[in-house]
Amino acid sequence: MNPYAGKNVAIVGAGRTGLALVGYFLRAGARLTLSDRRERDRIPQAETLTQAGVRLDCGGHSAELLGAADLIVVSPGVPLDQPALAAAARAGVPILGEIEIAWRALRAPLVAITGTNGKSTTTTLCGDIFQAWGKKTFVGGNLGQPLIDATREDGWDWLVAELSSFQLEAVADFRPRFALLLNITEDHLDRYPDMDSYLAAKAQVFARQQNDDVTVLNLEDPLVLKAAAECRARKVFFSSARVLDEGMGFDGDALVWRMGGCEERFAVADMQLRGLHNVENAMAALIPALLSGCPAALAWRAVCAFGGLPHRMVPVRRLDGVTWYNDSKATNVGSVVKSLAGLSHPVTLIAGGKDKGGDYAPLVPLVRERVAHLILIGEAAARIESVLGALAHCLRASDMADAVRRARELTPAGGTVLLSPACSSYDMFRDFEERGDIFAGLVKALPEGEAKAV
Ligand code: UMA
Ligand code: ADP
Repeated sequence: MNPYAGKNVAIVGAGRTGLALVGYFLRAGARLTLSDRRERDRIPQAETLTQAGVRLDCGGHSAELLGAADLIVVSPGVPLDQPALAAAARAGVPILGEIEIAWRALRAPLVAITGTNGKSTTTTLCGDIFQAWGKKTFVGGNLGQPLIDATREDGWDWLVAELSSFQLEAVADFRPRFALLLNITEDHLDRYPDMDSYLAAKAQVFARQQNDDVTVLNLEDPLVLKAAAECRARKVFFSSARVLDEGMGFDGDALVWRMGGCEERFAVADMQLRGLHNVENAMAALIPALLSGCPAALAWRAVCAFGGLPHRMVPVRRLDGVTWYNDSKATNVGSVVKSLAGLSHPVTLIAGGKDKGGDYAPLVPLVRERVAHLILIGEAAARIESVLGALAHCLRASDMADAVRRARELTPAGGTVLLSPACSSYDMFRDFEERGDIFAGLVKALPEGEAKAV
């Protein structure tokens, strides 16, 4: 018997997750309310939803409607502490996230991947490996396609899901076969009161695992080890700083996998992805398939075939001796550190956007050493300027077009222009993809032959 048939389910948030949940619960025969803070005319497919029997609660979240539900399912972007949700919780209405609902409905083993940075890259690599091995594999989650969409099809051998801290907040029984925690640096401090709360959300990825499950952990990250102190699953470590007796290590040239007395080596020179952080992503991505019996050579071929995701250090153009990179997905300080570390002076860095309440100070050494011009956009400009403004020539741009224009004027041949914002995009753009596309479009439209004379 379907547990949701005839139940009164309220879905909060009418974005990608909410709409996918509507599909799932309609198929399950639930009675649905879809609640969104946006007005009705800004809800996608409002008319179609109404015709399908979905009651719309627009322009805010009605405490009355949410309080009357048998179950509330929240989208990741919806903070749980808002009044209507808090009141429903006090009244005893269960509040779960999409990930919990999906996990309950799906039968295939799940690889759940979280961390502050590298999630999307690792998730894609991990999915590619299982698919190259001939396994029918769903790849999604925070990456783009909600995990609940995997319920539309049967016969999955594996599920590989990128999970954000937001998605991990509203889980109850969630217990993946493999949980990967890649790294932890400051992020989302506009949603969490402190780092411990952010860490606690991340730790939900393995909180209910048992000793026949596997937790994959970055041995070189103290906050990862702190979060995993209580974890009960079998721990398998990766390290980009040394070779491990057991686990996935690195000797400077090759990834070294040692397990049960066997050793496999994977030459980094074969990879298309660059940078030590991508070595870490590859290490983590390989472990679930290797432990599940995937032939090592086949897994490594899949890693090497991958050329990277859009909006992550993508060379957009070489123009008059200047290379322009789109790194719009760098939405926190830790990711900008990795991107700048791969470039040399003089860099023109375009940064800023919606501030997330973190500390920009970890960028100080790299900005001082490699950045000649710092062009700031968006709401965070003043905060960034107060920390980094004295370390390079610093100016504000009114929008992306202005930023690109100024970068063109200022950057000499041999230099690099890097869009790597350290902030989310929501103050000026729909999302990081739109921000990156607009940047790339502006750069591609620049006329040739007007570069700054050296
Ligand atoms: N809304 C409300 N009330 C609120 C907040 C939002 O009604 O209090 C409504 C908005 O008006 C909007 C809808 O909720 O209509 C948006 O829901 P959402 O923010 O959860 O976004 P989705 O479209 O469902 O996309 C979400 C993830 N977004 C966030 O976590 C913010 C997507 O990750 C993810 O790809 C998608 O689910 C599928 O799983 C994006 C993201 O920025 C890429 N993630 C953050 C990150 O990577 O840093 C965590
Ligand atoms: P996420 O999905 O966690 O945002 P992505 O794979 O999309 O991660 O990478 C986003 C940015 O984070 C990249 O452009 C890069 O600058 C940085 N990055 C990627 N992998 C790592 C890693 N393992 N450690 C630190 N930074 C990373």
